[in-house]
Amino acid sequence: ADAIDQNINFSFGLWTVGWTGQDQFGGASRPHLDPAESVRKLADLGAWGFTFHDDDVVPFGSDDATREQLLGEVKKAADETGLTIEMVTTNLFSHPVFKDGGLTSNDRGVRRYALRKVLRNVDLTASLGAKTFVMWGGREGTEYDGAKDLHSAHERYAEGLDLTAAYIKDQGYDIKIALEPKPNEPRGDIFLPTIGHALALIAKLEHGDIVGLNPETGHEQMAGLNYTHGLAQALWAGKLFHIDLNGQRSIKFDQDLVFGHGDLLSAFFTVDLIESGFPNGGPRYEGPRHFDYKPSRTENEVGVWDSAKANMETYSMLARKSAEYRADPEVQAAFRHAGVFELGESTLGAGETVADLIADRAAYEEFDVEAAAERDFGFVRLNQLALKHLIG
Ligand code: 3MF
Ligand code: MG
Ligand code: MG
Ligand code: MG
Repeated sequence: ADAIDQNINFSFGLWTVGWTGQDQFGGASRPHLDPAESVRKLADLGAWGFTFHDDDVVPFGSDDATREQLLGEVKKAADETGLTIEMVTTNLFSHPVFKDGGLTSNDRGVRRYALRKVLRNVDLTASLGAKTFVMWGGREGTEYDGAKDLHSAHERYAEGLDLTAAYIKDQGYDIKIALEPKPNEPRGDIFLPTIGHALALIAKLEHGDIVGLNPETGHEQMAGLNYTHGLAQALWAGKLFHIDLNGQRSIKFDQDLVFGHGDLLSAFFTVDLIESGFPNGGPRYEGPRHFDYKPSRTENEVGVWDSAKANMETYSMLARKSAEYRADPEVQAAFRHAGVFELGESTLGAGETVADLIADRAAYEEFDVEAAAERDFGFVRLNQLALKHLIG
């Protein structure tokens, strides 16, 4: 019952299993893991791919020879295990030079340096054959509202993203950028705090056609938002390029728990959307099922790999539950009763105009509001069916 579904492309950030447990209040609780070893271990556990920040593999400030050697070791591990390097991302948050941001730092020299680091990493992404380039602006933000000209900050953010996208096009690379929203932490308030904010900025970019999203479960939930709804809107906009799955228990610091270890029912509906799609059809997410979690600081190396496995197991179990839920005739009947299919019908009929609607007395003057108000949608029963499939 806990098998990992080998038909699902699971991937992990090397920084996830590689987290040593260092936090705001204490030092590392585990030793450093060799990235190439982590790749081998993830392959043994049944993963399909992996991702990394430049600095996860090549420590910041390494010389070119060291960079080549360390990247070579990870590439070799990928080749030997058959794991796919599906996404690469840039660390614009750890070194203190980025303490006021990368692309939106008030310091122009830092912005130019950050952009160079990003472009160098775009070249690396292309050379490794990865198709997605994630940009999480963890330090792009403020603690104090007067610290930045907030208009200029958005101008500079858009400038940096457009330059990066234009560079990808100019080089002829087959890469898409995926922005990762997060409301706060490490900055007091981060720019592009939610999926919606990021979509709105992308719509204003010159090269926004190759810019989409990498939404993370916990990041939306930190803002009290519904992750599945966010994924749905990103899909509707044609912008769901990548995902960071994990667990979060309510509005607090970024917990990065194992997927399903936060809000389990929400995790079920996330998997249900990804694996079974919208009930009335529509765009599907085709990318990797990527985990961005942290093995809790209480675990030693045993717990690191147990927790990595737990992500894939939980996702696989939920995928199976989703298939059973959708195939259940009682659920289909409850969908029908609830009007789930009815929502798929356009509000105006084929060829019907607004003038026709205004002329339609049955739609308004003669519409029985009281009778419509009495309708029982049966949403509670439908949700109970989901729960029965989940834990019954
Ligand atoms: C932080 C994150 C990041 C991003 C990563 C881009 C360190 O809360 O989620 O992980 O996911 O930088 O992929
Ligand atoms: Mg997180
Ligand atoms: Mg995170
Ligand atoms: Mg993330």
